[in-house]
Amino acid sequence: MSYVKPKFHHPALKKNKVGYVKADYEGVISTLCAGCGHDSISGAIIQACYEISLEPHKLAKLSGIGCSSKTPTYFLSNSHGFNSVHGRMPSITTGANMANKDLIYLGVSGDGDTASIGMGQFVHAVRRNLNMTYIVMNNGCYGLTKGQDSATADFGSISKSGSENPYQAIDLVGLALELNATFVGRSFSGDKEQLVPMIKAAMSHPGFAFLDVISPCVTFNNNKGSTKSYTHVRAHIESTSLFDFVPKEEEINVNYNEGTSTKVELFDGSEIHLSKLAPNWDPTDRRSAVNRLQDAKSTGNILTGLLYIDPESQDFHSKLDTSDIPLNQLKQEVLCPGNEKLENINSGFR
Ligand SMILES: Cc1ncc(C[n+]2csc(CCOP(=O)(O)OP(=O)(O)O)c2C)c(N)n1
Ligand code: SF4
Repeated sequence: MSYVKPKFHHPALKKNKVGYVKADYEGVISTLCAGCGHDSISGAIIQACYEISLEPHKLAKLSGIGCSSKTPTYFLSNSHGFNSVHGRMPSITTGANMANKDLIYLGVSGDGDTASIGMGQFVHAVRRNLNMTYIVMNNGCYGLTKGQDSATADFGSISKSGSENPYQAIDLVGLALELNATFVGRSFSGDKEQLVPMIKAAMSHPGFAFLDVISPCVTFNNNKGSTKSYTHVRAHIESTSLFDFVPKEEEINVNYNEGTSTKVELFDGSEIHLSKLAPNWDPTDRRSAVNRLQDAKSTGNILTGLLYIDPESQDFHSKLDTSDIPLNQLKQEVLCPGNEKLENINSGFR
């Protein structure tokens, strides 16, 4: 069987502003289990990139190891890509990002890849406000290695083999808020209406944009008693807002109830429009986001939607004052300051 899709497109298919049809954002045919939540997230990434008219060569997709980390093969075949080592996606992204700030960086990881082996890497990418979108495809288990509980599995959740998880879960959204992440959201692979605009907004955010996406593993963690199954998530989902991302100069198509709508302007002139469903919550106030998250938890609900955004976000590059020109394009005259300047620098150390 060939995993490569045919290149032919019907000439009447709708093209976006840069002349591509949606199929131009696809990858090869997925080898994941039929019904895996990860495939729906790949579909949402394809849709989001098509809608924002992203030029595929301007995106770099990076991942670690796991079923989730395989997904970059299934979207954006014409983008740059690096499938790294288990848990090491953040440091690879940091290196690439520091060398070239002109690309958009999309990191894909799993709850195992991020919340266990990659935890040390994850927290430092957050605190540095690395300019990237970081998606965790969160199924509460290690899908690729046959379904062991991960660190995001909820206390008391029942595994497919019938055992009860005796450990408290790590809530990656709570952790990202604690670490001062500048964009934090949670969504569900089965809610494309919410997920697509969230991905678009995350990719426009100048800094670390974290998306924890609940993504059921149909093969190892979709049983009765699992808190990451389709049935459980659908029954316990609670949303902060109706959400719409409006790129600069485009029409708004969310209906707002008066008194509940909020608008957050991003640096590039695009806007996030929110129709709040949750009282006492302000998406630009970290403390209210933390409280809102705790309120949902106390009722056993899964809070989705944009939780927090810092509209004044300053990414890692602006803190380090790095080169505007990608390192591989710097000419020798710039890279080598010349003998006289080197002499001066060296004499300062004598
Ligand atoms: C250094 C190292 N340790 C352990 C493994 C084995 N391993 C492969 S994937 C994986 C976890 C995958 O879980 P997750 O990141 O949640 O992804 P999923 O498959 O559930 O999408 C583990 C432990 C590995 N590949 N490399
Ligand atoms: S094992 Fe689970 S996570 Fe992996 S592809 Fe299958 S359903 Fe998806």
